[in-house]
Amino acid sequence: MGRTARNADRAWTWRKGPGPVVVGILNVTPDSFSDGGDFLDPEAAAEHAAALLDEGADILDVGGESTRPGSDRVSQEEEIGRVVPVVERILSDRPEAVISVDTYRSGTATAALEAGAKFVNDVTAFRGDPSMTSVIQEAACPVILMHMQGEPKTMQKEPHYEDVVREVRDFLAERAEYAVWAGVRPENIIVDPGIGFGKNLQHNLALLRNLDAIVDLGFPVLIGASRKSFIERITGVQGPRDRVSGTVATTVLAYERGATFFRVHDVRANREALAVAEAVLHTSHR
Ligand code: HH2
Repeated sequence: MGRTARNADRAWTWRKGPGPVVVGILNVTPDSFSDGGDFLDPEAAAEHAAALLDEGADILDVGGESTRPGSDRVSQEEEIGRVVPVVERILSDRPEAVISVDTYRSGTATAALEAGAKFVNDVTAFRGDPSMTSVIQEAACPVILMHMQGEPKTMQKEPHYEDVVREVRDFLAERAEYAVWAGVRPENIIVDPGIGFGKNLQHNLALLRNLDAIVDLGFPVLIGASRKSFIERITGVQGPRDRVSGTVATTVLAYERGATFFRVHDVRANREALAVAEAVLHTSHR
């Protein structure tokens, strides 16, 4: 069995069937880089959530703080106040929805899990809040551990690596080992090279090109390249909402290299591209 198929099978526990997992992005923030302010109101957020689910999202990733380069932190209280009403509202409309909370704060993760979220997406990979491991361990829920060099406020100033692929792989291996040591179940770990988080264009491309080095760690791999500015550097497309084609290229290439989770704004386009990629790569397609 190929690498992609093996990891796709592992993803089975969180969704209806094997195959790539599409994570729809729902930013409940005033300042996210591509959709800031669009879904601050729970009503508008719930409507967008329903649209993402109808387009084929397997999971909705709800975030209450932007991590775009240069962004400012918000308080945990503010973050909870943004995220929890939206999680509750989505689940009252669509009880079957699988929700992930994009936070590095244990208090926000706890509140979102209590409200019915099923995943935690921690962009600090347990470095942001020492209590996060016990929250994940107690909830026995899946967690996404992402690589980031520096912190959002300054991470794009001068990212530097000797060997970006080796350093990101070693970081994720160490974080996963720490997580297991702290009581997180290995089968609940998903790793993410953190496209655009303390990386220049060449770093992002090297990671996408050599994704097999990350896949070889043995955990499902998530890619979050959606609408990011490195796509503009290549294509010249300035408006984030217009970077769908560039995003789809990253999705298909990363899927072929063994990634199985795709965190995207444009669910329909990525879902369709993945269906075609899947049909080409796996003969099981009918
Ligand atoms: N990217 C963003 C936010 N969270 N989480 C993971 N695991 N991987 C990513 O690549 C990732 C992430 C940034 O994108 P977005 O949420 O659209 O923007 P903002 O941080 O401005 O809200």
